[in-house]
Amino acid sequence: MGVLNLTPDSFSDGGQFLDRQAAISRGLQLVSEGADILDLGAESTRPGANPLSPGEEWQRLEGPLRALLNCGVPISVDTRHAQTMVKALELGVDMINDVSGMQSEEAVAAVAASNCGVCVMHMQGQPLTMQDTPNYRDVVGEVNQFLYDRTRALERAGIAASRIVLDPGIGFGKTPEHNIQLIKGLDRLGSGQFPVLVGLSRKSLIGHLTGQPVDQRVYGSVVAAVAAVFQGAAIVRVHDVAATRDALRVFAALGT
Ligand code: HH2
Repeated sequence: MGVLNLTPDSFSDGGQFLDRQAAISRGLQLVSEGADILDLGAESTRPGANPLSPGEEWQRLEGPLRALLNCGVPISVDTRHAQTMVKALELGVDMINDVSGMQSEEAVAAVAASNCGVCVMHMQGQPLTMQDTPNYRDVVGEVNQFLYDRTRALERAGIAASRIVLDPGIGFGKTPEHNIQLIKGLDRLGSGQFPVLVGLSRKSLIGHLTGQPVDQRVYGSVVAAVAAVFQGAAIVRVHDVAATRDALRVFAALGT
């Protein structure tokens, strides 16, 4: 899954793809580099980020989204806002990626009224303060329980299990140690019944492990993506598609 951030303030590439044409070119580049899914997001949810209104989010999203709908790969929209989900689904997007875990009834209703896929991610707290005091007794057990409860709620709303993808939410209200435990315990998520999506690309965990600033985290991120696939991830959400694609091809041939 290639990341297309239509934001001024994303933690690694904020401002680079705000311009409509730059965004479209970047999306097409990610597809040509081998992305199987494009994930378009217009609201940064990095630690410390302030929430964006759905109206402003749609203003950033609509142009590039319309232009990339027929780019040849499924389109995912990364949003926490039900209003944005409804509008994106009206345009025919393939997947909704909700970092707030599909906890709003409106979001569940929007997805239930369509046939799209849905990624349910775990986050402790809200982006503005989530890294202040992450706290768990058993991070893998608690994240797993949250995801289990959400899948039951989605299924009760009529969303078939085959449409659901789970995500432990690396860096969303978690210390480096929590993130490491989650990657190592990936096979326990969803009891192996749902595909798992993982986003590690350029994140502070990579900085923590390598000592590198955000613009020097490609190597660490690529190995992290391979490690996540080794631990059972079905989808890796990445900014550096070409490098990750090469690594995963080699790993598929030699590593398993
Ligand atoms: N991480 C980010 C955003 N959306 N969605 C899922 N499902 N999983 C993730 O790990 C995830 C996500 C953060 O990365 P990015 O979009 O590059 O940064 P920002 O939130 O600053 O735009």
